[in-house]
Formats: sequence, C-alpha cells, structure tokens
Amino acid sequence: MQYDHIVSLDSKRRRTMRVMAVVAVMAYVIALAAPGSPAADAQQPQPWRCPIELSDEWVLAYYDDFSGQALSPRWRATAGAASVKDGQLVLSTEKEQAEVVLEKPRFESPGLRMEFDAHVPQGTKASDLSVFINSDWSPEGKTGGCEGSYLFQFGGMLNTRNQLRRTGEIVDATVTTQPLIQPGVIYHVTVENDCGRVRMDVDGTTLLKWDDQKPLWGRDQSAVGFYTWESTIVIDNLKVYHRVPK
Ligand SMILES: [Ca+2]
Repeated sequence: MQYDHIVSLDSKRRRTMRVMAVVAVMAYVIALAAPGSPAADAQQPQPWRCPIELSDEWVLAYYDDFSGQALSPRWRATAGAASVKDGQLVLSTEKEQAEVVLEKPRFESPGLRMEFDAHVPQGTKASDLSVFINSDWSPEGKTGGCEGSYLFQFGGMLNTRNQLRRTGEIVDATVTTQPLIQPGVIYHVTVENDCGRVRMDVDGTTLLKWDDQKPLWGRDQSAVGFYTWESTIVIDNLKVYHRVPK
C-alpha cells in the first residue's frame, strides 16, 4: 500500500513536470516568434547589404541642361527621335516606343540617383513619362536600354498606371493608378537605386518604392536613359548622383 502510494506520487510528479516542460517550450516558441525578437526578425527579408562601403553623401556625377544648339553626342536615340529644342531634351514618336540612352558616362556604383524636370506638351497625348537606370545597354547589344534595367513608368500603358519594371518584368507591388500625367504640367522627378532600395518620387511624393534582394548595379548595369510610348516627353535640368566608395 505504501509502495502504491509512492508510485502514485511519482506518477503525479512526472505528469506535473511534463506539463511544466510543455508550457515552458510553448512560452519559448511564442517568445521567439514575437515581433522584434531575433527569430521573428530572421523571418523578415533583410535589405540587401552593399558589398562595398559607400559615402553617406550623394555626389553629382553628371549634369545636363541641354543648352547647346544640338543634342550632345553622348546621347543616342535607340528608337524614335531625340533632339534639343528651347534648351530641353525632346524625345518623341508617333508610333510605338521612343528611347534615348546616355552612352557616356556610365554609373557603376550600387548607389545611383537621377533627378530632372519633365513634362508632356500641352494638348498632346500622354503615355510613359518614363526613365530607366542600371541598364545593361551597350552599343553592340541587340536590346533597347529600358529592357535590362529598372524602368520607372510614370503614366505607363497609355497613361493608366505607374509601375516599376525590373528587366522587363512588372513589379506588381509597385503598381498604382494615381497620380497620372497631366499634359502641360512640369514635374520634378527623382529615381533612385540605393543599394537595392528602389524608389521614384514625383514632386517630392513617393510614387513607388520597392526593395530588391538582388539589385542591378555594376559595370554591366550602368546606363541610364528615357523612354516613352506614342508620345512626346520633354526633359530638362538632368542631374545624376552616385555614392562613391569610402
Ligand atoms: Ca535647359
């Protein structure tokens, strides 16, 4: 009888300990999954880390106010027509796409930013007041500059949506339908790839942003340019900045 009592006590103690162990494990798991815990943070996609340390400040690498009589030979129209008129770059096409690429210089840093003023002339059709950076374009290449790049489409698809294309693929998370291009309005546009943090601002408001886990950058992804579709776009006061290695 006494023996049975001892067995019963041991059995109860073991059950209690098992319950306590299960509770402790559950509490540990819950704590690990809590927002801000190391485990929860590890589940979040981490921003891509630059392989080289870059300057904190943005350094002006190229400036063009298109004040010459003709378009600088640095620029090459790869589709449609590009020219200088009234101190501005005019890119136009009546059919399908128009594109102009800045052949030199190229921008190899993983920190790259372009800023410019742009508009579609009053009374004309608006579609794609668009710009690309980190393009793989080369004079010997067979594809247009916008295809192997980050293409920021403001008023893309016949002025129905804004979106980012990465090497031709639409990044669904960036698609919006407002604001769209109003012909005659001059916009100040900034596009940036800052070590994988990709964004487009129009008049100081962020139109799209997206974190790329495998950012485009480097010598083979270093061209920039402009793009439109069945439209005319006018560009001025272009500045290209980069962050330089420390
Ligand atoms: Ca100008």
